[in-house]
Amino acid sequence: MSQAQEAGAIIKDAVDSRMSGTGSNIELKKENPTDLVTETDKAVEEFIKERLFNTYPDHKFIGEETFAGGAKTEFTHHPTWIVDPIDGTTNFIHGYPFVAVSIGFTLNKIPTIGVVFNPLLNELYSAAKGKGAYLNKTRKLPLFNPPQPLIDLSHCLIATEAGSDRSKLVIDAKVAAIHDMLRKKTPETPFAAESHSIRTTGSAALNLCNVAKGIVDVYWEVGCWEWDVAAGMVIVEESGGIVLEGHNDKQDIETANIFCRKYLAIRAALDRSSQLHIASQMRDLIPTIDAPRAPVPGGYNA
Ligand code: LIP
Repeated sequence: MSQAQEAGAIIKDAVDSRMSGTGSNIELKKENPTDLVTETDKAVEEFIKERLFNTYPDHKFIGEETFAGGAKTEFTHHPTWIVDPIDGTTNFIHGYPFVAVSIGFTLNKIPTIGVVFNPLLNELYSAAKGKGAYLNKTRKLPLFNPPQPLIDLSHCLIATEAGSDRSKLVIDAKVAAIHDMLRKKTPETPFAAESHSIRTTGSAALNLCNVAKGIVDVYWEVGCWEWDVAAGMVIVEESGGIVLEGHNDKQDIETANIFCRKYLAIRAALDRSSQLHIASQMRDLIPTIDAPRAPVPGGYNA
């Protein structure tokens, strides 16, 4: 059993015991009432951290709960594990089965390994740079072989999230973007995408895995963090997808920096130009939204 699966077993036990009335899962207070954390988030992160340090004492560690506990994020060329113990904490609290352990690994600042495990659906996603992406170790991603053509945003299923910044400015901008993703195209609204629909799982890591599977075409989110995406980005790229920064500068077609807090992922297609075409159509809809962060010592770039 992989470390992600062992950690997942702790999460599954916590959900099962709460559902059967035998367990408690204390929701801890955070400054932001829509950014939830539980005792299980902390216990699972400690479990993973201890295992990693026992095996790789020289490696660096960045984790959601370690950061929340006041640790400064430092990004270096050293081997670094980037961990979200429960991505989808809100789902975990509600028993909504899109919950994942997310373990990413960077070497020389390059995202190199990604493992995402959903213990409630028993789905393990894994990828290593240059080695492909897999579901439950054997099923190569994407699930569609060959990938379906990517023609136009109007044919796409788009994943996005409300996120935890519920300020009027941010929510108005996101709702306006969703409105344009869904709205009927008319001569008066040529910018409207009239896409197939939108989906929201509540987990950035699982949204990225759905892009890697090819079951959603596009995922756009502003406001999540490196631990939410470090593993999923490797999984998307190894499935043939791309992850760009989720802003509206159409000229920027570089792979997103894991620290950028704005992500736009497009699934595998037969050619990169069709992926960039969809990205460009999305960027016609993407509003300018600020997602600030303190500077990261060591810098973001490889
Ligand atoms: C969650 C993200 C999700 C985002 C939520 C939250 P957490 O991570 O994966 O995409 O919309 O606001 O940040 O906090 O459950 O690990």
